[in-house]
Amino acid sequence: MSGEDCIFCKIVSGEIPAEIVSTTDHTVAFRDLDPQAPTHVLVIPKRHEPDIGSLAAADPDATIALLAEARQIATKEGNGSYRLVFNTGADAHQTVFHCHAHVLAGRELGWPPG
Ligand code: DGP
Repeated sequence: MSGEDCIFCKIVSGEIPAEIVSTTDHTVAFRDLDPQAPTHVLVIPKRHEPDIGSLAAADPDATIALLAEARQIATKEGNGSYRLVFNTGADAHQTVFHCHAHVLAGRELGWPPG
């Protein structure tokens, strides 16, 4: 899927509304439509890349910015414990093929994941 058809690119451009938590030079963070924890924020790069591995290969600065912003949000909203999830590939339940980190916090999180 190219940037043109991508729902998260449309959130970056403002074409589709979202509850924005933060924006930086490289990232946008917004609340997940279907929250799985009291804090469930998606942090995405503004640049369209399908997954975290592709982003890391193409743009290390944006990758570091994404991780740093995830930590900022988790620190601000959580109690120090949080989970960062990058579902990667259809079998891992990736449904939107624009790189995104799920920041989950605010409740005890079970392990192993399903
Ligand atoms: P994943 O399964 O890892 O690809 O997660 C995609 C997440 O994106 C899923 O938890 C729901 C969320 N999502 C999908 N479409 C939208 C949208 O239009 N707005 C918001 N805020 N979240 C969305």
